[in-house]
Amino acid sequence: MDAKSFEALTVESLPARLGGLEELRSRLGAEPSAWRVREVGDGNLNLVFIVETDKGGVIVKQALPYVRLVGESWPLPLKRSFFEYHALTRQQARAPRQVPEVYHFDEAQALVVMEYLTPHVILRRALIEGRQLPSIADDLGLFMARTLFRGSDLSMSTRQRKADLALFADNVELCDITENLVFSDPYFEAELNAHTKPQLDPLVAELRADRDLKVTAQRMKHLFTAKAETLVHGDLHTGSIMVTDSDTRVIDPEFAFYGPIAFDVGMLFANFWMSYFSQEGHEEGGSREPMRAYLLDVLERCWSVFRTEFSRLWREERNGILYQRTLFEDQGDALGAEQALDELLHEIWVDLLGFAGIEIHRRILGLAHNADFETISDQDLKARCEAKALKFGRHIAVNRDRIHSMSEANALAARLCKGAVT
Ligand code: SR1
Ligand code: MG
Repeated sequence: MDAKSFEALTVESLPARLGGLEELRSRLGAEPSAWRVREVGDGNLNLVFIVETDKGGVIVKQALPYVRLVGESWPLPLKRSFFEYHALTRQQARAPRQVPEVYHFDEAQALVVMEYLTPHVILRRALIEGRQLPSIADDLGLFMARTLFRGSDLSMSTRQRKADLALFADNVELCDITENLVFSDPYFEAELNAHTKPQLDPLVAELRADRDLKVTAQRMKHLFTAKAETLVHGDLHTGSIMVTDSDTRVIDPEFAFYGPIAFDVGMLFANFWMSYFSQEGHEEGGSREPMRAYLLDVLERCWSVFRTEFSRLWREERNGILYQRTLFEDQGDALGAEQALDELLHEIWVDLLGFAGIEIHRRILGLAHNADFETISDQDLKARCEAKALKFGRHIAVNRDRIHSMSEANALAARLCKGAVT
C-alpha cells in the first residue's frame, strides 16, 4: 500500500490495499479477494471495517480527516489514530486483556488493525436492551484503577512520565472537542447544540441561567485542562466498551491525554446513571425495576472495586515520583501513606461527581447525544427521563463536596427517578 498520501478505505478497496499485510494474511488467509468486508462504524468520528473469512476476522479502524458526525465542514486531524494506537499499547501493558489486541498500525493511513471482538456487543446497546452483564462492575473498576494508577506519577519514573506527557500533549484537537462540547457548549446556545424541544425548553433555560452550575462546569474544565495526573482514556462512556457475559473490553481511546484520574471514572459513572434514568423509556417489554437496581449496584460495586484495586496498587506498586516509601513505610510510617491514599481517593470522589454531572448535561444539551435517551420514541417520556437526569447532574456537580458516598448519590438518583424530587 502507498504509505505516502492518505486515502480513505472503502469496502471495495480494502482487500487490495491491505492484502499484502502479513498480519492480515496470517489471520484471514492469503487470498484477499476472498475476504468479506463490512463497514460498521456507528461512532461520531471514524470508519470501522470488519474483515472476515472462515479462518478468522480483524477490525480495521481508520480515522477520517473530518468529524464523521458533522461532515467535511469540521476538519479533524488524522493523528488521532496515532494517539489511539499509543494509548492501546499502554493500556494493554497496564491492564492486560482488557483492550483489543493491536496487530498493525499505519500512521500515514491513520489506521489500526486490531482484534475482532466477537460475540461482543457495545455495552450501551446491551443496557438499552435491559441485559444485566455480570462482570462489568469488577472488570471496569479494575481497568480504571490499573490504567489510571500505572499511567501516573505514582507509578512511573520521571523520565518515562514526562516523555509520555509530551507525546500525548499533541492530542490538541480532541482535547479541544471535549473542552468545548463537554464543559462549555451545553451552558449557552452553541450552534451545534440540540435538546428535546419544546418539552425541555424551560429547564434548559433555567440551567443556562444557573450561576453556580456554570462556575462548577468551568471549575471542572479547569481541572480537565490543568490537572495532568495520568494517561486517561478520555472518552470512557458505555459506547466505548464491548461486552459478553464474561468479557469486558475497552475500545476507542483516541481522546487519550494526560488529565485528571477522576475524569474517566466520572464519565463512566455518568453513563451508568444516564442508563438508569433512561430505563423508564424502555419499559414496553416489561418493568425495568430489576435493571434499575442492577445499575445502581454496578455503580456501587465498580466504585468499590476501583478503590480496592487502587489501594492495592498504592501499597504494592507505588514506585514512582510521588509519596516515596522513603518518607513513609521505610520510616515505619505506613499510616502516613494510608492517610495520603485516603486523601487522594476522597479528591477523586469529589472530582468524579463534578465530571459526571457535566457529562450528563452535555449528552442531553450538547451535540453528541446518547442512544439511551435517543431511542425513546415517545418525546414526552424521553423529556421526562432527560429532565430527571439533568437535575441529578446539576445536583451532584454543584454539591460534589457535600455528597459523601455512592449510596448517597444513588439514593438521590432513586428519589428523582420515582418523581419524589422536582
Ligand atoms: C465531535 S465528536 C463528539 C463526541 O464523540 C466522541 O465519542 C466524544 O464523546 C465526543 O465528545
Ligand atoms: Mg469513540
